[in-house]
Amino acid sequence: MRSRSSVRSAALLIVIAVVLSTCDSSPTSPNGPAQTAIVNLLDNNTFSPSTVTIVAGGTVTFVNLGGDHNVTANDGSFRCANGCDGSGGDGDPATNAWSVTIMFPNAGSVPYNCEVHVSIGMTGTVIVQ
Ligand SMILES: [Cu+2]
Repeated sequence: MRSRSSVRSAALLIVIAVVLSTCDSSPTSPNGPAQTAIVNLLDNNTFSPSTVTIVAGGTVTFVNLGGDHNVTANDGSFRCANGCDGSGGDGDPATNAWSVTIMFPNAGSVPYNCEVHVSIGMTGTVIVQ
């Protein structure tokens, strides 16, 4: 027969397990890749983080926090800064505090760069699952 304290311990463990399982706010949790991600463009000429993983149909928002930057797919599928070329915006590199949200419909790996700083390694990758 179980003592009262062992029943209480078991109940406490269950509570701890439930709390831990509901506190996971990681963007790539065991529930799968995120619907959205944010990539900051920094004045040290990097994308941060340089690799993000989202679901197919998810979006990435690129935010210029400083510097003369744009975000251009290596395969030419998008070129954006103050909006995107071909959809009413202007993908030319710009120094203002622009942000742009791009949807990635297809699974795969999408490498991109900043045209101004690609030669010094300002590149990134969106992994779409
Ligand atoms: Cu740049």
